Amino acid sequence: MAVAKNVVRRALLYVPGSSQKMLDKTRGLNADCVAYDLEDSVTPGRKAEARSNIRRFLEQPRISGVKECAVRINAVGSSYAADDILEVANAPNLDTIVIPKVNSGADLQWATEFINHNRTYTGLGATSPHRVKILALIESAKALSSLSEICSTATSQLDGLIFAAEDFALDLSLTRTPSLTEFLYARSAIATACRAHNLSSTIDLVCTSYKGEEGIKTMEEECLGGKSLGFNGKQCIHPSQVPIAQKAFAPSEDEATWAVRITIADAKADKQGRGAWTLDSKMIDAPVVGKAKRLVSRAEACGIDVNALRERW
Ligand code: 1VU
Repeated sequence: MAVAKNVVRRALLYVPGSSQKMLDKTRGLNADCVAYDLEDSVTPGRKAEARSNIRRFLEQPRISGVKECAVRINAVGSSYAADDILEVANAPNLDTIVIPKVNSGADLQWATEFINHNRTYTGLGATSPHRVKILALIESAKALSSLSEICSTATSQLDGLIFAAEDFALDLSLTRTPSLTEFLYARSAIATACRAHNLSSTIDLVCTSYKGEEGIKTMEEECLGGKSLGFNGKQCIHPSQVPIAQKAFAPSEDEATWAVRITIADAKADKQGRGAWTLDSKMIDAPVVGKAKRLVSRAEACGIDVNALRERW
């Protein structure tokens, strides 16, 4: 069974699998994607407990507010990855597996084949196995140098790339600064690779500051910076970050209104045989119309009532 593409993941919230309290907390959330974590937030001594917590959790009735349930396994080649996959692969509510520290096409291929081999769950009335989507974390210089190879592997299931800034900084001995300029090349390369390979999601670094006014401000600024580089979502570590990312990575009301006006005016211009025309004292031509159409479909995917905006014009 083919996997559905064009999934919206404005926020991807990590939840430590070893914390039953935090797993339960996700029942009350409104989130595009929750990644129940088996990797960095879980100590080696609690991996087995975290696996069975997540497995049990994903066997319970689906959470209505969480659109996508993902599990982040441990790195390919670690002593945990195979056991992680064996435990969670057949959970009914599993939509997606997040694979950390993908360094090559071979890493991704091994994980995808092992997941598919062990995913026999068919879903409602289907005869073939329900395939999960895959998100790959880019965390090293080697991974960044292999983006094209990674994106060309498991193409029917790979649905996005995620940038892990802390591990990337460790690998390159970078110091993270508030401006994030040290990550500019990596972030641009990842966003570009996602676009070139038509992947649904390009998910930006974690904002490690999450407390109080300062946390909100930093998160908002980082979201805007990521959006301007071409990211369409952000990793979150705390529930308070989720609404900020979901707002920032959806078109604003002004953006959606602008896009709707352009598409309406473009239909008229087209009838008049005009490829270039003016709106609000600015020249509009094909790439601007293309951007507006993309914004309209993104607005629809984010649940914005585009028809109501159309009726206003
Ligand atoms: O109000 P309650 O007491 O019922 O609940 C707390 C807390 O349990 C809950 N909460 C969460 N629930 C679900 N998912 C979460 N990620 C989460 N974080 C907190 O919210 C209520 C308020 O929490 P708090 O402000 O008191 O925060 P804590 O001190 O409890 O926790 C802070 C940390 C940062 C430790 C916590 O948010 C956390 O563990 N986050 C996830 C960390 C993680 O997964 N790190 C690895 C992924 S990042 C990465 O690998 C980069 C690529």
